[in-house]
Amino acid sequence: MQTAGVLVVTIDNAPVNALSADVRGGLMAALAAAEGDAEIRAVVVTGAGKTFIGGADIKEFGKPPVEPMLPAVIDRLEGFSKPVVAALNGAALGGGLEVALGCHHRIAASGAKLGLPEVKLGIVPGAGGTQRLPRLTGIPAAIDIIASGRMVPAAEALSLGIVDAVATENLLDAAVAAAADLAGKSLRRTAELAVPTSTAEENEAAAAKARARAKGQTSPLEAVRLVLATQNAAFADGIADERATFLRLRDSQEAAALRHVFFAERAAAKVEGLEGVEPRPVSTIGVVGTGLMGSGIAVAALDAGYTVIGIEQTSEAAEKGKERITALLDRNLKSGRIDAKGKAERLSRLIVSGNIGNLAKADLVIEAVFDDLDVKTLLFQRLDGIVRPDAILATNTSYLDPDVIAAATQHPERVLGLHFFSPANVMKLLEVVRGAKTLPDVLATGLAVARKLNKLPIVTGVCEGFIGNRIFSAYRREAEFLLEDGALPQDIDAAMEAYGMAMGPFAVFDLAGLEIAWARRKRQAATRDPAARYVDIPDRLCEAGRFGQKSGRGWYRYVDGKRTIDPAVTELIEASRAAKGLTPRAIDADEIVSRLLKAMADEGQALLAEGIAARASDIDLVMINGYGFPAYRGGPMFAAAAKAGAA
Ligand code: 3H9
Repeated sequence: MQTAGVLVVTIDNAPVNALSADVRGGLMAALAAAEGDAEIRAVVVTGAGKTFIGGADIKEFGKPPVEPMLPAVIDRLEGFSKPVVAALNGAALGGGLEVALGCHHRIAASGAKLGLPEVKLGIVPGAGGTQRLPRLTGIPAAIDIIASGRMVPAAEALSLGIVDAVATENLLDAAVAAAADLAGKSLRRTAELAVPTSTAEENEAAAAKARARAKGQTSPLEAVRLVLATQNAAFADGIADERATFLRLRDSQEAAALRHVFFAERAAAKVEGLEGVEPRPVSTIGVVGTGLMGSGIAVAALDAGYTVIGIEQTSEAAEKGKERITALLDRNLKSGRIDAKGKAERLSRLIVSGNIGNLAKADLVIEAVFDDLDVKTLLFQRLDGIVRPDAILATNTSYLDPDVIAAATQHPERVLGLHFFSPANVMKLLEVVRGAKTLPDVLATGLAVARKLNKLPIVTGVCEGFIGNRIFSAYRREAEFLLEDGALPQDIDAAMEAYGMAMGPFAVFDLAGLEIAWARRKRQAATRDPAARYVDIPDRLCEAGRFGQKSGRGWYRYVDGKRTIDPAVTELIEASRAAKGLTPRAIDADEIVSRLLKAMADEGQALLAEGIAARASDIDLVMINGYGFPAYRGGPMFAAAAKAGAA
């Protein structure tokens, strides 16, 4: 399209205008046409739909390269003799932002988001991002943006100098006007700009923060190195280094794992049997029980804009629940996530009381009461008679059978499980449990609400522990076998933490507390298969009053919250092995990791065979988002398959 001597080039490659070979070729062709046409004095590049450009086409990674390559396209844009203005109509990510950085002027729509999220795919920007962005923002801000991969809102992009203007009215009109205005003037080419000065301390502070956040991942460290190099290196040398690093990382195991996670997240959204099913409208959510879990759920719902009706057994308990919810909001106020107005507005949408009849107004009720079957079934029977006929009932149980809870109601078809992870207002994972009788639109509503709560919902069938806790039980079992075989808790934790787990298994057990698992083992004692291997060390630990971090002693001793190795635990383990006549042997970190991975992956295969999980990648997402499994290893199913492939 051409207006007043300005050629508007619109990238139209649904769904996200990724920079496929056709798009790159199309851009080159448009520039060639503009160059040869004396009528055209300037060019505007924009995107069709709600995205500017979502980046390089991730689906092309791993395929043979097709000319023109993106860096060449951007060089051509930047070196173009006529002004090129980027009109950022929506997300400008990765290669998309790099295209914009190569233009001579950038205008963003107020809702546009900019970012270089390559590190989230295990790579670094490969078309100039690490070299051009610092020339606009300075080094510390560029390190922050590139090494975190975060999205930068348009207003912040303006204040950082990434864009030259934010359009208040029609973006395209503003871009065309800017382009026409620049025609014939000298052009500002990002590559030619000097990097704004910052002190060595400022640079190092930003780098140190980014390195700490990387937690064992390679690509953020490389991104930091490349940005820091802009202090001294010539642009062309920096670009050559960036490109070589990009190509090396693109073919790494880390990148393959993170690409798997990217596509896994998109695949998880596609749930069998829900094609074309409309979710029910939900604007008011009831939360029964406002303890640790319930208050977190209430805050997540308030953050997402829902009206929340909290229910407790008495008005005194309701008062305490409201205090807990307010305290969580205060924490977010203190950290700057919300402001005072935001807090007040959220509280205006909250009622907590001892009057269960208030739930008559709820569209969805989530129970988060004590995890006891009698307590939950009684509650659901009551709720069934209180809520509207079309309202949905959800249980937050971790281990009980939602079908049994549903069967206590007249309408089991409107019951599902919504299994949150603690702290519920922070953790991304939400297991959405499809009961035997759950209606498709009830499940679809659970998923829609989960997404609005900014969660990653994963659908699971019914079994003890659902996907996550079942895999975690297998992990726990194998970790205990390792103890008997010769490893100590600190060896196992060190191996798994070096592998990338947020915390080793024994540190996690101590954090969660040991008594719930102990109670479960006692309950199961009568029905346990006597021939199955059973490790009694955790029982001995609990009998000795060691219940984990809360009691100051568990698998470790805790001094001022810091875990230290306790010789008493080593003695206890050795005594237990001796009592069973076991001879311990040295077990190295590689064997520890391999065995624990295999235990998780085998249990995952069982979940797939039983139809509890729909796909292996769903299991990976559960373990990454709920249990601290490192995303850059791709999840236990991916990692075990990769290890088997490499062996
Ligand atoms: C890069 O740019 C490297 C360069 O530095 C150097 C190159 C030399 N490619 O997320 P959605 C698909 S690396 C291919 O549900 P939304 C996605 O799979 C790239 N496909 O939409 C899905 O397909 P399906 C850096 C892509 O509106 C569909 O689009 N860029 C790509 O919620 C819809 O996706 C990024 O990392 C892609 N780049 O969010 C950005 N992106 O329907 C990654 C998406 O078959 N993308 N698809 O399942 C995003 O963050 C979001 O997709 C976006 C839209 C915010 C753009």
